[in-house]
Amino acid sequence: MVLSMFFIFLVGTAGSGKSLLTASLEKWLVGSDLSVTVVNLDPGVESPPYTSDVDIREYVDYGEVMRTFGLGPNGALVASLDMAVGHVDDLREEIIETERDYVLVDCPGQMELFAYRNSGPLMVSGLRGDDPAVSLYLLDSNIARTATGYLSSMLLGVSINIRFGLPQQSLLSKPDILTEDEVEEIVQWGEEVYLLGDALDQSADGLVREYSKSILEMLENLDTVTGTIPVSAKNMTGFDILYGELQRVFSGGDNLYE
Ligand SMILES: Nc1nc2c(ncn2[C@@H]2O[C@H](COP(=O)(O)OP(=O)(O)OP(=O)(O)O)[C@@H](O)[C@H]2O)c(=O)[nH]1
Ligand SMILES: [Mg+2]
Repeated sequence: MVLSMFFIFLVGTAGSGKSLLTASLEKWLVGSDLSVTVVNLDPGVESPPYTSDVDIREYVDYGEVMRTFGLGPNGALVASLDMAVGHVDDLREEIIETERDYVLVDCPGQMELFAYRNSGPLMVSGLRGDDPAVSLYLLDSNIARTATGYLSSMLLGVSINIRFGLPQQSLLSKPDILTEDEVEEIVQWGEEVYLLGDALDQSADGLVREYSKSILEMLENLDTVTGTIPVSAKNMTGFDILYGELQRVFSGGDNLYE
């Protein structure tokens, strides 16, 4: 009998690599002799890169919702999630029955719909129940490669953190599309805020430059902001460091907090 399961919610902007990372993290954990349940929470996905054990599509038919209510893709996602919240206890029951060590939850990409509507946070809290949980926030290398892109992604991360109220770890996804020096620079922006300030001074102008300073001060004062770990789902790199951080949060360490 498993006492508690560790829930890992993968969140991030559309196309940031949540689904592929879910698949790769499952592979890595299973390769380390840990048992994993994979949950697909995206009603609109057609063929995710993993075999899900528990799937929201068993409860709501996105295409049907679109046709029946004459909705577009975003409206149908909102309606599907709202409907699925009514089944959150069934989803949790299914997860519990698998009795595995880790639960990977692949969240929908339309964050403004998933995170900001009430159904997203309700789904997250209903699924995890009282079990330990963390969210992995994916910063897409395509966006984070510029200082302004990085800053706006971090702000989005703060806002996700406010919505879900879970300990949160930022990951730099797809680091394999950048040079090693670029990856290093982005990681340093997370460690030394003044370096990000310098980069913003060089790349931003006018208004952005003026208010970026106060945003940086805010970020620096937030305990939620932890370092960013580069993890390539494609090349399977960075998983040992990520696992170390997960261990720390699940054992109640101080790197992440709730
Ligand atoms: N180079 C590279 N590409 C990646 C990596 N992870 C994902 N991708 C690619 O990025 C694209 C989007 O990946 P997904 O895993 O579908 O991203 P997602 O966040 O689940 O997307 P949505 O659910 O649609 O928001 C795909 O073409 C992936 O192959 C990575 O580590 N490196
Ligand atoms: Mg996806």
